Amino acid sequence: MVTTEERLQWWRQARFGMFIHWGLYAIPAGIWKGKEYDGIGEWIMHHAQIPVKEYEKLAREFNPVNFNADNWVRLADKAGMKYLTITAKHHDGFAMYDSEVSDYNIVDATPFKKDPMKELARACKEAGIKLCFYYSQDQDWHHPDASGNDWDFDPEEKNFENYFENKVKPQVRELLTNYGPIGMIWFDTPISISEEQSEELTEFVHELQPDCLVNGRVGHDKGDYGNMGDNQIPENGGHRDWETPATMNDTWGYKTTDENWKSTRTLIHLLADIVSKGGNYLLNVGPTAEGIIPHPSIERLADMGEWMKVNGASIYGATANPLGENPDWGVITAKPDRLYLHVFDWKEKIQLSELEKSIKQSYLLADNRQKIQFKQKESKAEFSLPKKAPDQKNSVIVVELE
Ligand code: FHN
Repeated sequence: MVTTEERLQWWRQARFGMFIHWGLYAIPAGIWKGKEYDGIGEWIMHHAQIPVKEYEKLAREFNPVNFNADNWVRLADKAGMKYLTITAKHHDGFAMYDSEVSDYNIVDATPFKKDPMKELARACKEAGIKLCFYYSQDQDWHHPDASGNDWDFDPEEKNFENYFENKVKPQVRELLTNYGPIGMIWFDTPISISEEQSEELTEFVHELQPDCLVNGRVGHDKGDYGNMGDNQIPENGGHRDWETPATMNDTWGYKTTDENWKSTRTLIHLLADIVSKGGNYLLNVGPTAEGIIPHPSIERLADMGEWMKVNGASIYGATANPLGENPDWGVITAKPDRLYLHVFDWKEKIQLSELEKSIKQSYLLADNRQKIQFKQKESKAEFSLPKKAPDQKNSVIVVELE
């Protein structure tokens, strides 16, 4: 039997993954019948209360001729991401893979006629990236018995059990049978699912693929680890393994009008902050209906990758700040014999005050010839940094401990 501890090994090493929200909602991209809708793009069917029969017609137009699995996986790989979690089925109920369970899927219902998940499975395998599937197990606005769509279907008449047994489980089985080893099934928005069903679904995944992780949003605390709210970072690290799903702008699914991009510097700080509290960062891209990842995302990921190439040691397999202090100049990640000081707010002198071990040496992670002078007295130490931050995005100081 595989334990949760064993399942989590690769994921704790990885720390940084790519989320991909891709579906029919990329066609309206936030605008329905000339009206722009606020809020996240993949919710347009709900926000505009689009009847199933009308929304279904989008499938006839969905033809992502520019989709290239190798390009997407290369982008994740170059950014330093170690897993890729893509929407196999989001709340709109449309399967972005070849499903025998429902012909409301990309192969049967679109002119594209191909299964992008097959291509992604191949490309991920070649690149050594773990492929993970997002699956909306509770909301399905296309299914009369699932949660979420109360404009087409009467909530009083819903039979969630029917949806759960005849769509969710068979589709999850397909995802875990037809695409090789899957790193994780990422469930979302548990609303109607009962505690027994959350447990059953978790066990179902583990029976089909014992190494496959189940995220916390399967419901009722039944997953292998916990999820924070979207874009949420806790004040302090807890003891349970956790992950923050996060956007680069303000939407998950592509929206033509959302240009509120975070800077690369901010994204790197968020990554370091999350790892300093013991979490994983699942950072989203929302490709267009043509299959193109928006350019601002590509640029930022490439820049993050440059930073990760030099500073990855402070992220991969790193754990939470072990000191009882939260410095005001940045954050601290750790490995058994060292600390990594991520100095966001560059100063010529920075201090640590709760060290339990003696410092052996200190240097810049980007260049270990660049030693950092320090003075230590018992638990307190002061470091003298170069006048100017060597890396404007985030310079990391290594502190090796006895
Ligand atoms: O409703 C979804 C939303 O569309 C998106 O998929 C996010 C990602 O974490 N999860 C839900 C909201 O929390």
